[in-house]
Amino acid sequence: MSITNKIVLITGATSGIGQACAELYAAKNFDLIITGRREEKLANLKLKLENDFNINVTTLCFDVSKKNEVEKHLNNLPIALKKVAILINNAGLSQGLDPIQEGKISDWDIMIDTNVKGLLYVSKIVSNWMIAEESGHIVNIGSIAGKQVYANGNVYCATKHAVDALNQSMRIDLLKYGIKVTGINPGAVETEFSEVRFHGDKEKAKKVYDGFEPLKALDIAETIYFATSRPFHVNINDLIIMPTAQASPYYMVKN
Ligand code: NDP
Ligand code: 8X3
Repeated sequence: MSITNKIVLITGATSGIGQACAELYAAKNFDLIITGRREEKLANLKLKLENDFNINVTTLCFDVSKKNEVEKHLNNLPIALKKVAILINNAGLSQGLDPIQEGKISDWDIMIDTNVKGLLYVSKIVSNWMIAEESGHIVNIGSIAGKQVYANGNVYCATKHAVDALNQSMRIDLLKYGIKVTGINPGAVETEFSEVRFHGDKEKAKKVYDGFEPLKALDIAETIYFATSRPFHVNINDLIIMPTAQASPYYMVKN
């Protein structure tokens, strides 16, 4: 495999925002490293994108919340693939929507381990690759839940507030190496997010998006592409993007 294009590493590319990013950056002629836990989805996406575009796609099947898996898969990449221009820290999820006193500790552990610790495990390794190159751009997918909290959002909101804090601190720590850091904070985007939040209850998930036009994953991918295609002297620090029908996590006008 010859690496001819700039490389984008996208965590959680098997659906939703991550998949839309993979499709968009492939169309823009970037080589890709795509990750997720669902191997077949990764393989199908690789096949499609390599067929449709003149690019190389590397798939890495691992759970971001498992430190040893993250280290094994990333450290074992050939040196040429470690020249990552853009890291999109997208893998994440919500589990449950319960008041704090009824929350399931297993749900809390999964959200904290994935959204916070997983993002950290990946960022530690990839930021060192970028430091070696003295260039790079890290995009952290936060949420409006990282800017405001809402009823029953407790632990998910806390993890996204942590992403917001890490986004700010990473920007400070990595500035002297010429590495840009951007936070992208979406409101309601129709993906597998709500199905995962409600533990596979498709009916309940669908109702979240009834009566208004939610964002599409492509809307977020296009925004990320915009942020990462500015000239070197311009950095988009932080963006909040909502559907027009949504003014805050808890104020939405529905039909
Ligand atoms: P999806 O459920 O459609 O996609 C989530 C992606 O993350 C999947 O590719 C999934 O892959 C991956 N993922 C989840 N857990 C892990 C894990 N432990 N290890 C590796 N990969 C994992 O949801 P979205 O596209 O909506 O979510 C993407 C990001 O956007 C998340 O961080 C989410 O919090 C954030 N977000 C979403 C919003 C929305 O309304 N949809 C709004 C604001 C932020 P796999 O299952 O194959 O492992
Ligand atoms: C996902 C959007 O409003 O459900 O982060 O928290 S929300």
